[in-house]
Amino acid sequence: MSENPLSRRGFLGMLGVSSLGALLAACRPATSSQNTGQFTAQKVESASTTTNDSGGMDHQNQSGGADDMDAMHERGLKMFPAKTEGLGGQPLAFKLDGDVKVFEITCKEVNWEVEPGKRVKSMTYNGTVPGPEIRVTEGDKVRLIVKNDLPQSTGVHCHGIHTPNNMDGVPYLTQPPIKPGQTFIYEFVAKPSGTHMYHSHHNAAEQVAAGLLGPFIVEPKDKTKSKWQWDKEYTIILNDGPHGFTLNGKSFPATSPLTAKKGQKILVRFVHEGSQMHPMHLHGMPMRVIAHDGYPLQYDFQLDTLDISPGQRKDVLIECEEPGAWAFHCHVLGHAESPKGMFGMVTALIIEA
Ligand SMILES: [Cu+2]
Repeated sequence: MSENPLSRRGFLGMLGVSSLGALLAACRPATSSQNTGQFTAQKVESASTTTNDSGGMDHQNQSGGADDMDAMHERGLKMFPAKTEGLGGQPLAFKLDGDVKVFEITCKEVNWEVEPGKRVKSMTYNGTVPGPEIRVTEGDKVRLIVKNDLPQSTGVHCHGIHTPNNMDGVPYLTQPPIKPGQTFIYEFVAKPSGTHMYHSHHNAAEQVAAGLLGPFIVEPKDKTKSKWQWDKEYTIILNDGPHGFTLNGKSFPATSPLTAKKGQKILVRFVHEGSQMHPMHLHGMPMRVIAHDGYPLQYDFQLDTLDISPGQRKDVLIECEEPGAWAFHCHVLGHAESPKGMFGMVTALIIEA
């Protein structure tokens, strides 16, 4: 997420608790923590008669049964937000050349840590997944210098930006491929405003899935003219390649929580860089959809489960009124939970009282 990362200690300290388990217990209504053992056993027994996306494990045959399964689930939640090396989507600094904002990107291979101990050989922009965030204002002159240190050729498409045709980044259609060791310079005026992205458009099924993607945010010239205002914002990039099911290049419990104080409004910019459907579901309160593919909606609308398809961006506003730790996850359940606990496209919205 584009917010500064929270360390686990800082995150829990902010909440005034020593563990996420304590926080969750504090947020939970008293009745729900008083389930009887009998109730728990019944729930697990009924679950054991079904199979699931994650291998159809038969829980009845597991030694220890419900307690073992619960322990695995609890362990995952207590690790959240788990520390991993590397954080993608951080702001990319630019240099000014006259009135041109100059951004430099190097395509290179990195062993990216998706969750504690799980490293995946990745193709990256500047060594992170997602690549760094490019953020400019509508009308800015942009120069994007792309150096290719990968063993494959590539090309960079700024998806959603209205570039001149020869800056569109499609090898053999609008430019030669950027071969290993070569550099290509893109120049264009940033328009229109909105949530966009940049990614590979060469061998893209492999390269984008492996990490050649990043957020490209174009702010409006005059923000005060916008119908909507917010206190803070996050960008969440969905992907489903060799890293597994990820939010901003990380899998639960290594995903970053979203945080807000009661009464704040947050903007979440969803960016879909994967190949599958990921209906993102927020517990406890609605999301108001205010823009689609960067274009402001004339008629905004509310929902709690957001349809977003590959290539799309959707901006949602959340009014954070109800304190607690609210689950925020993909509702294709096989992308979010297995018999061993939650994984993949899961995070939480933490609202401080
Ligand atoms: Cu999903």
